[in-house]
Amino acid sequence: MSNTIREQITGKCAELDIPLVGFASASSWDTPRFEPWIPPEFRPRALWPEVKTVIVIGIHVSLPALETAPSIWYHEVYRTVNTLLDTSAYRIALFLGTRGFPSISLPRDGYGSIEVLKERPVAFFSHRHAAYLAGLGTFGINNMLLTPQFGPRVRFTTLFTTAEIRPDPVMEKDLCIRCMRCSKICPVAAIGSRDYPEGITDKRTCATRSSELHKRYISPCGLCIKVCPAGEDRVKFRRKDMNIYNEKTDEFSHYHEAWNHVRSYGGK
Ligand code: B12
Repeated sequence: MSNTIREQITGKCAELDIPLVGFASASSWDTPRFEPWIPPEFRPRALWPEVKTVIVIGIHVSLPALETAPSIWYHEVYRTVNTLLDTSAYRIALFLGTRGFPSISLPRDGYGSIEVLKERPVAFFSHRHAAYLAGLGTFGINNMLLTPQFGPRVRFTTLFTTAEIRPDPVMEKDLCIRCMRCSKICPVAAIGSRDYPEGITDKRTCATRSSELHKRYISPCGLCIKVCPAGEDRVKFRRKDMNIYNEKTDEFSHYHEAWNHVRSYGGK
């Protein structure tokens, strides 16, 4: 297994300002770690039999912009991060190709429109499972992958490469403290209800809310990732005190005024 190519990839990610990168062996999908596990047809080797290593990259969404969500500000950040992910993954695949390792990048989402997801809220590949197997984090109640650096406030995409690269270990320490803030704040009760227990969200209801916000130009919702207490970004942005999200706390009223200001422009 090549360590040199691993170092070259992490170097390339640093050059592209990508904060998170992890590596998983394509064979690791074949050993279920919990249920429901990834069905066979969604696994890397089913999609591209030549793949040896799966590379996952992650870019965070900035917490202060997310705090205005749903808003045009978060909507634009989301689009920017998506573009950066797709462009960076394509560039890393090109980089590997020129070094003798044919590689392909996957789209960071993989659906044509939110209307498609209302009918069938599933894509052909799961980046959160890939990120989990590449050692980047653990699953939370909100069905997001929580990372030590940014909690769930990070978006991922995945590359398949023919290079055999030393994998990262799966993270064992559970980062979700089950505070249920994500469940309580969800405006459509899509998280942690009786029909959809821990870690399984009501995808259709969630997608329907997203579609309504999309018509108002202020999708995605983002509330369940905003209130997650996990992530060092909370320390960096001075957001350890979760009372900040309580509208009734006078101490933080100026933040709420600022967020309401942003929310009243740019969308419907
Ligand atoms: C479809 C989709 C949506 C839909 C449906 C929501 C949902 N709950 O999944 C909508 C548009 C509503 C949505 C919303 C959001 N999404 Co979204 N979404 C996706 C997308 C495109 C596909 C997911 C998928 O179908 N994967 C394939 C299936 C096989 O795997 P899976 O979904 O991971 O599901 C497995 C398990 O979770 C479990 N399972 C899940 N639900 C259920 C339900 C039942 C009944 C059962 C039995 C099992 C089960 O079984 C599956 C197989 O193991 C991915 C991008 C991607 N391609 O991975 C992003 C993605 C998952 N979303 C992401 C994000 C951030 C969000 C939002 C926070 C919005 C935002 N951008 O601010 C919200 C959060 C919603 C939530 N709490 O779940 C990120 C997650 C990053 C992270 N840190 O984990 C992803 C990975 C996008 C990215 N490129 O980073 N999303």
